[in-house]
Amino acid sequence: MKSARPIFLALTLLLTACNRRTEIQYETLTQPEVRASAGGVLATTITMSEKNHDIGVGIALVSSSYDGGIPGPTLELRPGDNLQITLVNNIPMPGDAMAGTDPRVSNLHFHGLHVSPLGNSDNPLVEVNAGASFTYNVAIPANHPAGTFWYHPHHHGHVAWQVANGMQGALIVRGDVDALPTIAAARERILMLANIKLDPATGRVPVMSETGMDLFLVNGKVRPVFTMRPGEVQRWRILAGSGSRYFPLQLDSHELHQIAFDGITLPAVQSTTEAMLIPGQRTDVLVRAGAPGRYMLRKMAHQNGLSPFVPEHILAEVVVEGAPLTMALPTTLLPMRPDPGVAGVQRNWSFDIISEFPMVTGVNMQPFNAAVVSAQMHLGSVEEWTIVDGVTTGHPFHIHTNHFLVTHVNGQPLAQPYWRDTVNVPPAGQVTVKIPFDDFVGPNVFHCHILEHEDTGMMARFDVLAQPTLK
Ligand SMILES: [Cu+2]
Repeated sequence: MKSARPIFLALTLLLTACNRRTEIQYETLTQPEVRASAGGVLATTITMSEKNHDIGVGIALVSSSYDGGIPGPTLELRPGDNLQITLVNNIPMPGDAMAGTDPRVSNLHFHGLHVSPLGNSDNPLVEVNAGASFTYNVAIPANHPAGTFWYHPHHHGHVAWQVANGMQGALIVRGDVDALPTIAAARERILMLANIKLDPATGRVPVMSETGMDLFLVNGKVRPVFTMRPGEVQRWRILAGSGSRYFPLQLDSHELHQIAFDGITLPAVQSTTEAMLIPGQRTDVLVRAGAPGRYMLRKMAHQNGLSPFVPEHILAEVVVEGAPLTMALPTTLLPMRPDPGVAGVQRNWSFDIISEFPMVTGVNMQPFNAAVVSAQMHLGSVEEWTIVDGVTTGHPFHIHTNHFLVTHVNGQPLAQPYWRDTVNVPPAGQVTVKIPFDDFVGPNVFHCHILEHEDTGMMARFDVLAQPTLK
């Protein structure tokens, strides 16, 4: 009996040590580096290159990203600013690139910004080859809405692989809504949601991204942890920076008070227990912390039509602790952006899978061809488009440069139409939107924001022409 106690103690210590070793340590949420404009200009260089990333829970990821960050730096601008970015392409050739293809060719898209698509502005047809660089100069209009936008690669063919490497960054326009007292008082956090397919054998993202470990990251980490004080209101700018994942978001025991969608401030706070974000979308939410405790931010289980079922994932953990605060939520926000008026032209588009093996997709059964102009319209015109899912998996419809008013879903008029730059086309269904083609002429594109679909052809070109001169 005399010797049993030390043995028992040693066993207890050993078991405790083992438990400690197996207890997963999640990292603290960090914010991406902020680069803000000064004196009306934000001039910066962003280099795409490969790095070893520690994404938490002992997992290393070798991937190419923007200045070594997942996500890249947050770019902060004001209406009227000039954004000057020199993009340097140092992406190394991936070992699994298919013969005859170059997945390194890239460019930048400023998703949601109402800016010119021409020249060295938000031009989706720019090509920045490996070893080359390109300088963008994007003029933000003086009346640009304040909100949450993002930047990511947009060179047709390998966007999905580049974004799955971690090439995405937040782009914030500051202005009117930020000055509302209840919003100005709230601490801000960027939550960039990403989805990575990691090949455990190589630690890299396969070029054909259907394979690999399915990892969800928030600001580049698996399930990061952050804190709030009881009663504190925080503003989360949530961005769905994934290539194909839908995010039905819930925070345990908390409501999400939505104040903006796709960079457009809502007229009034919309409180919900579940906020759906589809690839490319953003929402700004206010969260008021409840009682002390640990609460999970979850991506709920989801299935989109005939797409594979995606189980629930915990994205992040919120620890509510410390001295309580008393903070208010706003009720009204900014006036609703007006209806663009009567549409002069009606068009129908279908998003189609033309072939599964090899994957070929298209719009109205035509794969993307930059030389083919699918529609022409005059500057200042308004059109009504109905986009149909031809394959029963659903698709996020995104158009560059101009936001649109969503008016009908599956043919049913909405009681309250809403503004978006990306909207879901429901599986086996359709969505109708009204688009004002304001302020900017030029060739431009719309596409499915499931990036594998965009890469394989589900994109089309339209040209906005200058108004004819009166004679
Ligand atoms: Cu699609």
